[in-house]
Amino acid sequence: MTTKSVLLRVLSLSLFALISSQLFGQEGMRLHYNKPATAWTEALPLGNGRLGAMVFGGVEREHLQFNEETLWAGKPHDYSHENASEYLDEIRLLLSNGKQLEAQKLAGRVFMSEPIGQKPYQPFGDLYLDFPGHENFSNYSRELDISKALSKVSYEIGDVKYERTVFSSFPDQALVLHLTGSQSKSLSFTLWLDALHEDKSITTEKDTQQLVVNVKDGALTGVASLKIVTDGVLEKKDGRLVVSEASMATVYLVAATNYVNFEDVSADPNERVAAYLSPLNSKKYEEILSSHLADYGNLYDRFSIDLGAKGKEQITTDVRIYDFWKQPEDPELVALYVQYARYLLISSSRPGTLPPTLQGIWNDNLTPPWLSGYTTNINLEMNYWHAEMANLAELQEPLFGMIADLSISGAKVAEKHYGADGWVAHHNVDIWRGAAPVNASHHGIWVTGGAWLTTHIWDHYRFSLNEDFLREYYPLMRDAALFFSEFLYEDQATGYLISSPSNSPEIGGLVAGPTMDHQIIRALFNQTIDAAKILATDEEFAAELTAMIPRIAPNQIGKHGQLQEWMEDKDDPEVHHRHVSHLWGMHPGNEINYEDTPELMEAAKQSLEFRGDNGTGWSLAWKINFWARFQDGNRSYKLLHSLLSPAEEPLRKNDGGSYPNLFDAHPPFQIDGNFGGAAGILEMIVQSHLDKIELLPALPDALPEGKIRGIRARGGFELDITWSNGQLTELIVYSKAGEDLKIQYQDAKVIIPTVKGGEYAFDGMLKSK
Ligand code: FUC
Repeated sequence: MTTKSVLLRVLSLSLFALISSQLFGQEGMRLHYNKPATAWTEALPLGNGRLGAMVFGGVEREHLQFNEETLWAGKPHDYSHENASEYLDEIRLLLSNGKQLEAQKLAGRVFMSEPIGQKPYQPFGDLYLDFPGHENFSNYSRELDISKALSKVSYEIGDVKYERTVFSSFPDQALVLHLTGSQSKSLSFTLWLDALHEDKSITTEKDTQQLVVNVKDGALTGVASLKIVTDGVLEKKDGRLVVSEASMATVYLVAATNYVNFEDVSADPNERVAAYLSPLNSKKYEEILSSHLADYGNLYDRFSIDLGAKGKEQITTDVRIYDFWKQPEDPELVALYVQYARYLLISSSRPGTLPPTLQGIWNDNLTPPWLSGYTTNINLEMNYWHAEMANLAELQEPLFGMIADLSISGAKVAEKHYGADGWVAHHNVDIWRGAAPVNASHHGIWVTGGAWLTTHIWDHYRFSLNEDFLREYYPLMRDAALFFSEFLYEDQATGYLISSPSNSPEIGGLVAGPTMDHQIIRALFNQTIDAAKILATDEEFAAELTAMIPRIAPNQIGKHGQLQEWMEDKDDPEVHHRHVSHLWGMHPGNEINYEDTPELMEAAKQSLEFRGDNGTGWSLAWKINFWARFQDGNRSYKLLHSLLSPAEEPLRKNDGGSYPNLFDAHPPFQIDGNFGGAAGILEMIVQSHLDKIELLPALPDALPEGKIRGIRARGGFELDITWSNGQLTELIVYSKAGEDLKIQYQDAKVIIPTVKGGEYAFDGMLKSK
């Protein structure tokens, strides 16, 4: 093609894209209810990456339970165990001699994190508003508009309509609650802050209130400050703020702690809070709202998904989940689930913040399940599975920041536990970046948590092909690989290089050579070699890794036709454990696939059949992804059916499901299933883990119609896809990096060169349009 014809083509396609983008629907992207929340998992989440709230939407009493992501128990601390490495050989020897219990006992005594447990994420506080005389109301509605990140409550009392809008603004770093009554002087309420923390103090001034909490067992202090702007009368009464005779009031809540980073807690939360609050004095509510909408829209609007509607939008979300359980024919709910996962990531992971914990940034419990921490043997990674495909790539930045922290704390663990260079992280991390093995040796000693995390760096590069990014983060990959190049050792029985001691999460106890570790280490070595080549660096080290890869214990097929989870052929087909770690090499990894290793693919499928279709929320979500990679969309959809069924329905036999607010249930609430489930839905539609883009590789019968705009694929591509009657009808590819485009749809394959910024349109047969 000549430059001129490329230009013409780009121009005409831009016009086409403009028109078609207007056709792509985004309606119905809201959660809504006809009564206030009575439980936390009915309340609706808001967040700006850092400051989160659960809005209950009560009438006589409104409750906003809020969090700030840096409020944790504990203090800067090195969890590594002095001289643990002296026992490494002995533990390995016990394991290779079949003395697992002795190995676990010894490791439990000499090899674990100090102390053995990490610290929990904390709730921050509660904002309450009492509305006297609001007992008898009508026309109540409560919603979360996820296309705007606004929570709204409205109801009527007599002739007066009351409305509340709440959002957590990223540009203004404040939680904003705007209240109106439709008639003059109709709005009156009493407002106050409180907290679950024992050590708390509350000070009230004329139009402000401040809450200070000191976390028990730790170094962090949280300060939250609110101010009220109203056209009514504002008074201070009995330590509370009272608004009366108003038609509107706006409450601004800001919060901060003294946390700077995992080694430094020297910030002044009062100063921070003042700095957030003072610019608000000169701004109008409308201004703050419109910058929130612009900021949120900038992320949210890049992607849309329309799977068709069956007129169910008017059904309240709690009932809709029940309907889906009975009859999973609500494609719009599936689309909503994807957009909700995007919403939740935008709300809990912004550049400059921390990654979402097991519960995002939403936690109301001083002793939360699993500490509301970061579990790296599936959960933390799953939180970001949809990020790249769903066009929110930069929201992975907090994860990369955490990996950078872990390369520091984990270097101490590498040295003290393994006498090795580089860095290592085990299965749990807290805000203090604990990287040593926690809880118990039989599952805490699992060495590939950090290595798995680094695969997100490589994947982020594969999606964007941004070399500057790769250059910045490559050292984290290389140093993780450095650790394993020293840690792997030759198994006497087989001659292979194996990972020991470790564990196949969280099954089978402490072992030598779990399959998952070898898959992750191979992926880490391969990505480090590829990255070193791209960056023209570390040639010698890359050669060393290249030589080691074929010596690492390979995937093996066992006597039941299964993919072996361990070195020995000892898998029990009757075990239906939630973890399916040995399939890592198939998803999220890619070394097991239909092109290169069809036999291993069959074995992996057999293993998944043995594990069965039940599971906790994240386990269901992983299985949706697995079956999509097996190109069995209907099986994926079956698991999606379970994930999108009511979590609290006793008649259901499955563990996982969805709460009324569409939060994923482990149970209890764990956000990983929301993110992993959405990723699985996108994997039904586009896959690009191999060196090509596969379209509709696992489209379930239940989703015959669809339009997706802005889905991303590896190689620097963005796609708009339309299908009808289960068949591709139209495709537009936007080339962001100018790579060759390789697409496959059923038997049709296309390979064409592209230019950076070029747009390429195809029909349903992959013929250029
Ligand atoms: C792992 C899982 C559990 C749970 C916990 C937070 O330990 O095995 O199911 O998700 O993380």
